[in-house]
Amino acid sequence: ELEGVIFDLDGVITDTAEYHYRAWKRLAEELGLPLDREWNEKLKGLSRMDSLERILAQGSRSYSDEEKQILAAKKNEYYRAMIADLSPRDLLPGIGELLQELKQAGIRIGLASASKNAPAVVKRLEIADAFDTIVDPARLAKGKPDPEIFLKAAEQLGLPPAHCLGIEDAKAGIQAIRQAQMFAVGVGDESVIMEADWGVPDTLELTLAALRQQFDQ
Ligand code: B16
Ligand code: MG
Repeated sequence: ELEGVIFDLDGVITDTAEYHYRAWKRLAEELGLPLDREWNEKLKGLSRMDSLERILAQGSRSYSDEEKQILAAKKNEYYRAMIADLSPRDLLPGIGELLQELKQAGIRIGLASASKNAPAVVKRLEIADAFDTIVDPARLAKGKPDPEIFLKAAEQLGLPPAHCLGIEDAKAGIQAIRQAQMFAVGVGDESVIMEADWGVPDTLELTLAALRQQFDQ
């Protein structure tokens, strides 16, 4: 029986995945490095530093740790400026309703976002109270696709992973959920849906009834 739902943030609850892309794109352009939307799919769900490493690896020059820190901070500044005006209107379709449905049904709700900006984002979306737990990504040893973040979320909810499902928009995230032995729900890109246990192109299709039906199969 379904007892817990663990959400990814960027790309599932709100479209900040687009802002991450634009912020990285701006940084990449300044460095004369390539980055397009398709290649960006590989960055989704990865930590800030892991993303930067992948982008820099596209070029031939090497960067010191100090330079990397500066570049990562720069990207984060671009990103922070973009999320400054987020409001409840930026919730993806059906997500606010789903959170309410889950709460009413007594299903526990967790957040497993790799983003250090997640607390600021959920605050601006005015959904911070919806979560029974939020994993702190700064305290993890490994990022997605490692299952650690989803296992920690289940542990913090006090639930066995097998009684939880995870919702993700990134390949690395789907891999993390599956390795945590949870039911993986994919949303968005066809390539992500294909790797999930169940997938939908649009968040509007994420209702409690649909999740339960798929989970119980
Ligand atoms: P920050 P998620 C992830 O969030 C994003 O998908 C990824 O693009 C980003 O690099 C990562 O958070 C780190 O974010 O720089 O804000 O710490 O999809 O796991 O909610
Ligand atoms: Mg995501």
